[in-house]
Amino acid sequence: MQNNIQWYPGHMTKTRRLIEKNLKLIDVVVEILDARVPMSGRNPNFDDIIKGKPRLLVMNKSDLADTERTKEWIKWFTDNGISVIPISCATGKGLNNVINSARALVQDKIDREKEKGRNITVKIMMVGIPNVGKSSLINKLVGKASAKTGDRPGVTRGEQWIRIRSDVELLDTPGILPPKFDNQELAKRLAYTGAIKDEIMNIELLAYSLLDYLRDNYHDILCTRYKLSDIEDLEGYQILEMIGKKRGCVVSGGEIDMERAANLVIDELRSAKIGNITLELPSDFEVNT
Ligand SMILES: Nc1nc2c(ncn2[C@@H]2O[C@H](COP(=O)(O)OP(=O)(O)OP(=O)(O)O)[C@@H](O)[C@H]2O)c(=O)[nH]1
Ligand SMILES: [Mg+2]
Repeated sequence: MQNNIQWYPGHMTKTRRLIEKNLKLIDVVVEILDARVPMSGRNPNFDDIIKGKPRLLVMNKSDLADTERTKEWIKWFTDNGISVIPISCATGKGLNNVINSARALVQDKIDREKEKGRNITVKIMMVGIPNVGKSSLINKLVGKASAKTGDRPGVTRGEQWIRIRSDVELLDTPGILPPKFDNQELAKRLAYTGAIKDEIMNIELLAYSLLDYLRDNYHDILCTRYKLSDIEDLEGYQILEMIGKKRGCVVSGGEIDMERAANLVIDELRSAKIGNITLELPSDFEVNT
């Protein structure tokens, strides 16, 4: 059994073209990412696609992430000259900063136009990988459900302009992934958070590797959630068996229903029932020379 995760449906090719077509209208790009995967959750192709437009990074779902790790990431992005703000569409945290921080990146242009007696409408394009909360953020900013949202990747399918105030318009776009994942470790992290369609993956294998990660990085949180002990030397699949047993995921004859147990663990990771977890640190990406 192996899990080679690749997901690049046709609508992503179309979206790339759509973004490129709209680019000339855009003043600022807001790239939304999931605070639990601040690096893996950035599509490396965006640099190419948005061609030097001013860009604000928004780390959404910070309510689900590990607060200490979020601080580390913000410092890392800031040290690398990247504008970033943490937000949560669920709690409302940071939402007031989004438009002002985005507008600040084109303040010169706004001022120049003002001197000529013109009040420009700042046009902001929201981009990001699937399921990070692009449409949810737009709805929060506009104050009503204007864009369709859903707890699975691939909900938004076409472009949609939404005016949020007299001088700001937002463009919602469908989430896009890189055409190919060379690094399966990164792909798995995206899969844990729900950015990749579940149907194309083996959820059991995904749960095994997630449990390996949690055993090494969030040992106490994992043990508390599932009332486990002595897991240090166990493999992910053995931990999943223990969880399956404790949670009554058994089929007739007493055998463990590993698929059910795997879905349970992945769901509880996604909803942060296991705890506030971030799946990577800046140091994971340091190149050893
Ligand atoms: N806990 C939590 N959930 C959130 C947050 N923001 C969005 N969500 C949820 O994440 C899911 C995806 O949100 P969408 O707004 O549809 O995401 P999207 O980026 O537009 O997704 P696509 O259109 O599929 O690319 C929904 O179930 C939202 O309710 C947040 O800050 N915290
Ligand atoms: Mg959407």
